Amino acid sequence: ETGAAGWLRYAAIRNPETLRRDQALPAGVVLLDRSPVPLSAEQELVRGVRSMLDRTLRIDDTLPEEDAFVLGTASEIEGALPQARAGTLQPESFSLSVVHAHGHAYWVIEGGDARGVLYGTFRLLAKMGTEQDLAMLHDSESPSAPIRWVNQWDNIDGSIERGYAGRSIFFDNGAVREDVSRTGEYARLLASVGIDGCTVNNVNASPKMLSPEMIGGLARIADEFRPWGVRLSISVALNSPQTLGGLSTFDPLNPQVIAWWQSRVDALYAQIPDFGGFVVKADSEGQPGPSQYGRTPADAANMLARMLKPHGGILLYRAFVYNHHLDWNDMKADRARAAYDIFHPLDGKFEDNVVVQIKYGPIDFQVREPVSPIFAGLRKTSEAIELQVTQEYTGQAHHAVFLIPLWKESLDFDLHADNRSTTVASIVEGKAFHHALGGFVGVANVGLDANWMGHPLSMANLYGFGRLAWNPELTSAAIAEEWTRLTFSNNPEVASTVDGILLHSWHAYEGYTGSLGIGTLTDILHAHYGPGIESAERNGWGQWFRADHQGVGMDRTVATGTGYIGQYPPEVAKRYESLATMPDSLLLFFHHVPWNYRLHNGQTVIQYTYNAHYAGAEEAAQFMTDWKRLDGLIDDERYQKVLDLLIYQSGHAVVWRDAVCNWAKSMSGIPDDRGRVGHYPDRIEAENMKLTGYTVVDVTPPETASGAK
Ligand code: BDP
Repeated sequence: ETGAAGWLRYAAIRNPETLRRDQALPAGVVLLDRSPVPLSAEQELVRGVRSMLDRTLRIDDTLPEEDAFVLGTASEIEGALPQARAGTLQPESFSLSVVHAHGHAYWVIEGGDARGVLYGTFRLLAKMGTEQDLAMLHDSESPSAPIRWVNQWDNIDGSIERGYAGRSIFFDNGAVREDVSRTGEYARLLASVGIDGCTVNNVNASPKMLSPEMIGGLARIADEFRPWGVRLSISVALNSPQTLGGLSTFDPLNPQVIAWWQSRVDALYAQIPDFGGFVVKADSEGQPGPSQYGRTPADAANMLARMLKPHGGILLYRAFVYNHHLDWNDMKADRARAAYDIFHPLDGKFEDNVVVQIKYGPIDFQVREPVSPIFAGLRKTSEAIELQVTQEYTGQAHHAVFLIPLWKESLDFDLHADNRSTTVASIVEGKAFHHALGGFVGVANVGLDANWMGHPLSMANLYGFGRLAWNPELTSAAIAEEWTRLTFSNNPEVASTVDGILLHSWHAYEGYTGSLGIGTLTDILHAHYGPGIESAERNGWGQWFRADHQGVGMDRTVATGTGYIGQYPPEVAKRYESLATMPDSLLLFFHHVPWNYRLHNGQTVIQYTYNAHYAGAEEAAQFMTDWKRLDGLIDDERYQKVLDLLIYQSGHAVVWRDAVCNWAKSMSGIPDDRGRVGHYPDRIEAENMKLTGYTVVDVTPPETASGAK
């Protein structure tokens, strides 16, 4: 198996008990509404049942005089089978039930709307695939929030920024691909976990996205998305009126600029009536923005939002706005402050179809960050959380890192705004501050590789993103278990082995790449991959941890540091300000402490750094050993592919471990009290090898190499 089917494999059910039980399922299906989205649901049900149970469902257009699956929206079910009505169902919601009427049993999938029918069908198929008993079918679900989107960072030349699985499924050579069939398959995967929108191009957007030819191409993608209820949206560059439109300015308040944008919005909706809206990255990492004209993000966002509003479109403005030319010598400079400093004063100034899209932490998708304080800093503005499915700083397509536990920590975090419970999940769901809009955005970056994400286990992150966006209350363990059963097997040995790896993987990765909230000590200037510890310091990017011979950590306290902690609501600020209540896991994000500072867990910072990196690398090696238990229990192709990757990961974890530990030892001058660091009896040093055509050279910074060579 290549992994192309993802979690929609619909593997044949072999368990005799389940097969016997599923004999009772009906032989036919009735679809009460033959519009495109419910039609996809019907086809999917037929496909799934055929593949799992080797039975071809008969398709009826009226209720048959025998047991049947019945699919429809509330009004249709009311007409055909009033006994089955589930009560009020919101848009996108569904109810699954077994109803007995006219002497027959009907397995009813009722949707609050067409999408609800589709989501209910996928849910039913997932239950079938995980061998649940369908005789007692009874489930009613609503999505947590209306925005459940993925962003793709695809460039129009066909490359993907921070994509690790081949080239773009959407673009090639400056235009939309001729063959966009893969985009329909992608939309099917997205819909199966309730994702209802996809932004198809890089947030560092090309102005060409708004050219007439491109809009024609986008319409072809939207046609592929539509049967799966996925709305297409695009990222736009704010200087497009100038670079593409030929105007002398892109000032968002200039009438000509406004007219130009209006013409583009009209052209988009003429060809894509269900167009979702725009995503904007501005004044960030070199992207043009309203600050150039003394305008605010609200000025730019509102100008576009007003045009989108009559069509039901939305404007997602990213809070990832910061200056990447900060002065490292300025002890008050702090990139983490930027989103709050810029957006908090604008609260209440945005149109109601503007959503501020906020990365979970204040820096940039690091392995461990506190939640961004701006979540609590916007009470009158809709918000979405941005999570990164593509593993940019978390091992790319080479390390198994299941990110759901990381995201759960952010979503479950209680910011205590207004001295009441306000978790990040409740804020982005719109519940905490009463907004109709809000939700979840996942940067997915799938590519043309057959298995979509490169590492077979990375697909668990895409699956988990969709499931969490649908219901942030789900546990990491429940998501892992569902994904594993659908992706590999219902065999308990397989499920427990894969789940064990997934559920320990984030902790292991954090252990060997950067503990105590220091950040991922990766090469931040280039690939964002592999150790590059010193690369974060002494530059303008602000991913600093301010290590020296005395101590380590960024002082963000109000008392002596950058004051960042003061951006949190009082209860949280109080907890972070004091070392007595500061959690170990985030210590170095918030405080500068001596290397021999003693943690709550009793260890010193330096000794814990050594211990955590050794423990993390050991865990990674254990994943490889554990995986071997699956030999013969899953298909050879995926077994071997994951094994190869886990072997690599366990080796690269040692490279990481030694780089960070050697660096910490030379910085602090304090040896490992267990004598491990610097002694590698079993290691073969690259500089001791001979290879034709290569010479040994010094490497700067030294920690990125073996023995500085
Ligand atoms: C960073 C990525 C960069 C993105 C940026 C963003 O390295 O490629 O453009 O985030 O989110 O993590 O805009």
